[in-house]
Amino acid sequence: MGVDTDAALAALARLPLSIHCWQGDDVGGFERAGATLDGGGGLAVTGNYPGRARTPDELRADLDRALSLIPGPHRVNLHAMYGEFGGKAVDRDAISPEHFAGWIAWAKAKKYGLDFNATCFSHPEAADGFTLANADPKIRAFWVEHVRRCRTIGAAMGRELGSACVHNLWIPDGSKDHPADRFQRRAWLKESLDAIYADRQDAKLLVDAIEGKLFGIGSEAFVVGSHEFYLAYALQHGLLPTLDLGHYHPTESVADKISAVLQFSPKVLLHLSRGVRWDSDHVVVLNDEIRAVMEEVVRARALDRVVLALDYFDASLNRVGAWVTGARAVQQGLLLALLEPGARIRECEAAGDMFGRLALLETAKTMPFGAVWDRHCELQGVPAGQDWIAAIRTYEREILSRRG
Ligand code: RNT
Ligand code: ZN
Repeated sequence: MGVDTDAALAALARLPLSIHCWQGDDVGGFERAGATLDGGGGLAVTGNYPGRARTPDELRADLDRALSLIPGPHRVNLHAMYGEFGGKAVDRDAISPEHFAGWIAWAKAKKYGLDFNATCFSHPEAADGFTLANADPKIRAFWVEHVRRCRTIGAAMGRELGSACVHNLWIPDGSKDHPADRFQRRAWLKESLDAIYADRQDAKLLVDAIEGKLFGIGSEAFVVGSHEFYLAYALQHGLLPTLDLGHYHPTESVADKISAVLQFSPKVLLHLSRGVRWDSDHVVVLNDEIRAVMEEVVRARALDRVVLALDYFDASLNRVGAWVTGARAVQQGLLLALLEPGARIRECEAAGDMFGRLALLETAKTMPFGAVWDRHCELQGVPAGQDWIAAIRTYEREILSRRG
């Protein structure tokens, strides 16, 4: 079919995937012992499957196991609440790079890149549902300080690891019912963002991204940081827009947005997730949406213009298994797109041969994709076929099931 499988594998092997730490402990973090996400910011984590990581060392061990089953190169995506505070209460407006020294040393030793996120939820100052767009200027200032510090921490990670850290900002701000004044809230958010991004960081160390959302649990009627708000802000200020696959109307295609946004933004950050009804964070599987997103990235020749990051959390099954399932699904979607007989499809289209275009796309669906994927796993030194499942079961038996 005119497909160069070696070239496809080489392209796949170059593209890092940022693995979110928060699947490993149900978005709990290490600020308080045994913390779990209790209604924080409309992020609903359901399930109580045993084996949740309770300490930084457990989380790093679980990540190591997961990453050994995922073809590289690897990045790990941290949230501010995963700092190591040595039993001390360090509030969000007081964190600094020293609290992430353990993560940085680990990433350095393992040759992982690190990405970072401010944590503007699961906190008393977020109790009324608003952070950077809070009506109280003191609370806004608290969160501005938090995010500013997070950008400094991200830049420190970028410097230490020699690879720019992507700092993504998502806030929960919104309301269950219709607010009296949407405009004022968005003006406050804009003012807060202006204060946060006023200090420029070296792009070699830190890349800033901002993430919008349509609605959340408890913010059904209004979300301050909507898609339009952040897209406009990102374009005006040279930040990356973050598109989360679970943050749009269910029939709205994120795939179709990529070629539009990339006309105006040099890069886009994709939060790879799976929306199911009202939940935006199911484990990624190789579904039509993932395939369509990856096809659009490849067809736009934009492999070096997208940042790929996982974002989901499921506490109802083996969490290491959840990581690996989603990560491999993303890479498989990407490989399928790279194996598309693109040149011939374009030829057909240019010649007005719409039947030929459709027939080639259909025929490509039954090509032996699995063999190429297995070869990729083999070349990358990770288990091919179904062998990764047994590896996860062994880890569960020996490690996870002993956590009580
Ligand atoms: C929430 C956003 C955000 C979070 C993480 C934990 O709707 O998608 O990216 O999932 O920051
Ligand atoms: Zn997200």
